[in-house]
Amino acid sequence: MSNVSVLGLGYIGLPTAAILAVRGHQVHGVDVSEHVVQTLSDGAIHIVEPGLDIVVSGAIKSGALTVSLDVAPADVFILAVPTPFLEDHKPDLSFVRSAAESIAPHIAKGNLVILESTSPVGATKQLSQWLGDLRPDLKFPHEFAEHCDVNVAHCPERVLPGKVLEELVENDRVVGGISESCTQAAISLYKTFVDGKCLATTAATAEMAKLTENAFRDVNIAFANELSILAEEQSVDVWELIELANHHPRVNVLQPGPGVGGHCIAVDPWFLVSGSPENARLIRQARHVNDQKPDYVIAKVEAALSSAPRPVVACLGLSFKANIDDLRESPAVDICMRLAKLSGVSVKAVEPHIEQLPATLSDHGNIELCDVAQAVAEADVVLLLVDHNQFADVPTSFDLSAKHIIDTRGLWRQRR
Ligand code: SAJ
Repeated sequence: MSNVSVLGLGYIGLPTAAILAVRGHQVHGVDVSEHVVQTLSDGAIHIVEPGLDIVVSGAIKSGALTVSLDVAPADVFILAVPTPFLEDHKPDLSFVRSAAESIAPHIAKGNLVILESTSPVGATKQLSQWLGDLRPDLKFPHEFAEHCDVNVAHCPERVLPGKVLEELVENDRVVGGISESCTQAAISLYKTFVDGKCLATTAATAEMAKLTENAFRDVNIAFANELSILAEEQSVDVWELIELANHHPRVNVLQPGPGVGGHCIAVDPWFLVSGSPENARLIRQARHVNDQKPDYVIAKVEAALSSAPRPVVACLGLSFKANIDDLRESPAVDICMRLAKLSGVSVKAVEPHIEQLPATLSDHGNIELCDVAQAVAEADVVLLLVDHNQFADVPTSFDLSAKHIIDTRGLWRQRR
């Protein structure tokens, strides 16, 4: 068992730190946010993820997990920091760079550095180069391969928000070192808490494997989103259509929705596109199809709006998918914001997983966060954006007969 330092205590870093602590490692978690560090020190958590609060509070109480704003020496450093994209869709590695700068003074011979953040091809080698520049007294694998002092590897996270604790342990992991010994060192660590297989490869292949998984899903969701528009033009119920098509043994169409959100599927395909702008044609087009789905939803709402001087739209759900609190890149947030800009429209937003609106929405005076009963009662148009469990019974619990209903997720299909 090792001393492990996890940098970035977000949706991936925090559960990873907690599981490592439960499996017997001494873990130190580091985050740049005082709020995050304070919340965790108090034994609470700052995100919604089923079961995570219990695991984290247990690990903090037992002392197996400590948290602070400062990096300390460790045997293993795991970087789980954000890798967003810039305005031009090129990857932004500035958080990885900052994490490298913060660990560099504490790195010692024999250490292992793992990049878990989803990264463009070449990022792990770049990390090794940055560390090498910052610590010329140590040998890093991009230059010294098997003769390095510090192992550097990529092991992309692959867990599904909402099922993180389960998938962290059960999923297979792709582990790619800058050298073979780096790969093996990283695999030794993952084997202490992963029940799935640890699959050895190179750093570049591991980077590209993660991007491939998310781009595959994005392309397939784009297919479903495009299909939903074609089906509606033919007055065909797209959910019935997909259900029937999926009876074919080799067909598995995904589900349409109001667009694709989250920090992964709506972002990662761009890392492939920016690596080869001329050749990544289908992957780029899928991104555009999914990004344009909110336009279609807004046009449907506009068509449904009554001639009342101040029509009200109830937007049910703000998170990027069901039963989580994560609003990042959420098409629902985008749609609410754009509806609020329509002349005379007021928006009643319902999101059971948050207590206050994010600034992007609260800045609009005509968006109010309220409960489902109030939103539905006041609405002319009821727009379902997220299929949270809490919304399943809305058609049976409330009188929607005088409302215009737009269900972007097919949640209420059976009840109509
Ligand atoms: N969505 C649809 N239709 C579907 C499935 C999803 O519209 O049939 C939408 C969701 O509503 C959401 C978005 O796509 O807005 C993404 O949701 P998701 O559940 O497909 O994926 P994420 O972003 O929560 O997690 C993905 C996962 N990747 C794959 O399934 C290939 C997860 O395993 C990764 O670890 C995660 O990205 C990540 O961190 O990269």
